[in-house]
Amino acid sequence: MYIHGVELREIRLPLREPFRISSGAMHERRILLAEVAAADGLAVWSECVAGELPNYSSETVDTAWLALRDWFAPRLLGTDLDRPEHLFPLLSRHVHGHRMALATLEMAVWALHALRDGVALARRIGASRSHIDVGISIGIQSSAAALAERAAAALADGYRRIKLKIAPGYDVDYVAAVRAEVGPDAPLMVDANNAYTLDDAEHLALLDEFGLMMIEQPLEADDLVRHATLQQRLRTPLCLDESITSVQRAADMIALGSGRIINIKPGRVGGFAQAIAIHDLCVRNGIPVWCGGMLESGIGRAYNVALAALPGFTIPGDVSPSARYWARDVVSPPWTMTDGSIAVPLGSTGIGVTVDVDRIDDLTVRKESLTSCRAHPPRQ
Ligand code: OSB
Ligand code: MG
Repeated sequence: MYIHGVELREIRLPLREPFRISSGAMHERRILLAEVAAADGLAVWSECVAGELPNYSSETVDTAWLALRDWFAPRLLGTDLDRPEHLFPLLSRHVHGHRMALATLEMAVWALHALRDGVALARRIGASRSHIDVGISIGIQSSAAALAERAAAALADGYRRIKLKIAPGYDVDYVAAVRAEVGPDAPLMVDANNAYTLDDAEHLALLDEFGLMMIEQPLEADDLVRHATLQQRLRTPLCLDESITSVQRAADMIALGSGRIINIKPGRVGGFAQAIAIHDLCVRNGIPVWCGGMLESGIGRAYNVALAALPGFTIPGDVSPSARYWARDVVSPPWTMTDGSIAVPLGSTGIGVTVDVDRIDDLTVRKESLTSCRAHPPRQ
């Protein structure tokens, strides 16, 4: 398939409520979207998961824009690809990092192949599950009582797994209040987004008494060895998110015992080929995986829904319905949850939702078109 054009857009989408993690609060999402067109008239939309600030990873909307415009789009444009599997090696050759930018094009090409083949994106990546279980990620709240109330409301809404963001000063007492409110059997977990160090091991061990499914990313992304030390001191399984940027890092986690569960975000690891390889590695090693989220619009959500339909995704994902995030999404129909699950659009072709281009036009703050004739020649 010959890739003919890439149009980058930045939109601003206000969140229905602020989302606070250990490194700061977000009120609206700056979102980088790409529309990728093939020479035969097919086109798809995809989304970059990079945020405004380099607090989750080193990438941002602005670094991703640069990487896409100057390095990745020129390599993709004018390329004739037989298989989407061939794209990651092509784009990552002699490029260190920038996996979120890379994933934007890699996943779009999978969707283009699905469209051309007349199948759902989920089927094109080898997934066949008709429904995925949905969890919710609840940001840091102003009080333990407020958090307990939010968690109870989420369970009443049908969410099958409740994730609480934690940080020093917002941890043990907060989790205790939630556990007391929701009872001993509710599926609870926490996510620290790197907020602790190994010096906090004794404090983190206090969380063992709450029967959590897992503690996600307590230490720095690079701290695989320290995570292994921490895991030996805790009964609760550790789950890695920020640390897992590649298949190799997933293999290292398993070899070192740095965690027992992986949160896979295709946008973080360079796209579907890598996400699937991590999934397969985890299945072979008995490591449960689940699909994380980055507060995506309905476009990025479509890709997460497809991935979460693979068989190794045995834990509910942070793939919540559109209304949890946005007053109005940029796709129709919006993603909806029924009895704690989202239906995978296996019956339609491509990403399975229609992109509302008029709405995207209204939300667009910048736009840049790249075509194969105007692109720089590939620099190898
Ligand atoms: O660590 O999983 C995370 C959102 C932004 C940055 C990092 C994370 C998150 C979430 C949101 O937890 C999950 C969602 O999209 O609902
Ligand atoms: Mg996380």
